[in-house]
Amino acid sequence: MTNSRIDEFRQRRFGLFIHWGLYALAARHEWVKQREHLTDEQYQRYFERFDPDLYDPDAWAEAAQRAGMRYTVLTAKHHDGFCLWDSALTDYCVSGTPHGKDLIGPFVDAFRGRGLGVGFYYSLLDWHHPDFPIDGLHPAYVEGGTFPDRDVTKYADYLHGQVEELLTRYGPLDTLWFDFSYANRIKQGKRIFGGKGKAEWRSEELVEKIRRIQPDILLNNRLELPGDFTTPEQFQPPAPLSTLWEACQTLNGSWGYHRDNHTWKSPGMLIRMLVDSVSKDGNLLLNVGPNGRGEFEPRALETLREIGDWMRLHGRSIHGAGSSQFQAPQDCRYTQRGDRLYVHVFSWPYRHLHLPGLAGKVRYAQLLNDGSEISMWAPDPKVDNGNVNFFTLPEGTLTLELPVQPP
Ligand code: FHN
Repeated sequence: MTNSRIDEFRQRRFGLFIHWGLYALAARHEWVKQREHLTDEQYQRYFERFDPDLYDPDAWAEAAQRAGMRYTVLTAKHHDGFCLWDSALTDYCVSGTPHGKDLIGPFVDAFRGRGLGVGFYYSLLDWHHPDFPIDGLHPAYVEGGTFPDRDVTKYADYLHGQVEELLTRYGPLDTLWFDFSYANRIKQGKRIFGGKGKAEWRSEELVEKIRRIQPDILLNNRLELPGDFTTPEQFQPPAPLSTLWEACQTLNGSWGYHRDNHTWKSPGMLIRMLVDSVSKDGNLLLNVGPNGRGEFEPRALETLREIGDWMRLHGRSIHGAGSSQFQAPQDCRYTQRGDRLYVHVFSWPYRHLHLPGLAGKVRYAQLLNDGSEISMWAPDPKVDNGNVNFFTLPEGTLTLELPVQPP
């Protein structure tokens, strides 16, 4: 994988995660098969009714682009084992449903057609495959039960074969997002029975195969190998990480479509998460779970629209920006791009804003949202412990023009 791919990943900063599959019909959680211990026969009712007749991937791509998102990652297969493409290795795919048509090709065309990056999420767990051994996370697991011997090497062959299908059918991909390894995961104080990791997935062999087919693709860190980027999930790292990283977050606490969910994050909170990620040299992958008809629900669209309104004015403090060498005060986040320092003020100060260590370094200051100049007072650093001070600040994000810092 080349440095240009890494730079491109960094420049993009903001992406759309999409969790979509049979669980959208259950409309209560993408783990519904496991949480309700549904048998294959009970879960089959969703397969037999999966027909997203309103599916319009260009509408998805338009909503993402307007929100300021620059790439996307779609669940090609989630833990239930259902494949959104017409896989030659299983009948448990979209071609067997009433919908009948490949969903992934049109998706890739729509997002690529707008210049957005494209990646696939692929679940390492598979609660439908007959050779995936029943473990502590499997829907068929009961504490203390006994389970038929299954051949995990056959499942790994299947896994490798499906990844090869995804890498060879849809052109060059930007990322492959595996999920997840749990060889030594402790759950409620006990190691998960039959946990799986790089030994079961044959991760090293898989990565070699992937690099051979698409050398430039970026891999995440969930094959129980370091990967090219790490994936903090549903939390914001307290400080920059030593690796390339991308935080993934939901809009409302559920990855899959959840009809009755009411714990929505506000657009303001999500924008602060995005700013916080970029201020620490990270990306934000924000998730939408489309419904059973193939649409983003109205609340998701409204949230993306509000984020997009902010990004229209502030996008240049996000795209291509990263951390700054200057230390922001507690209630601010700094993002920097070249000689522009962006001061994102999270809790608005009562009249004055004191930015330490910037005295004598700021030539000009303006609000980013309307380009209006901001009056500042930057005395000789020796007389005011290096602060630059702003008075009677209106609401908005400050853009401070700094002289290019010597390398
Ligand atoms: O179990 C999955 C979950 O359904 C979802 O896909 C998230 C997204 O990162 N990953 C796993 C939980 O860590």
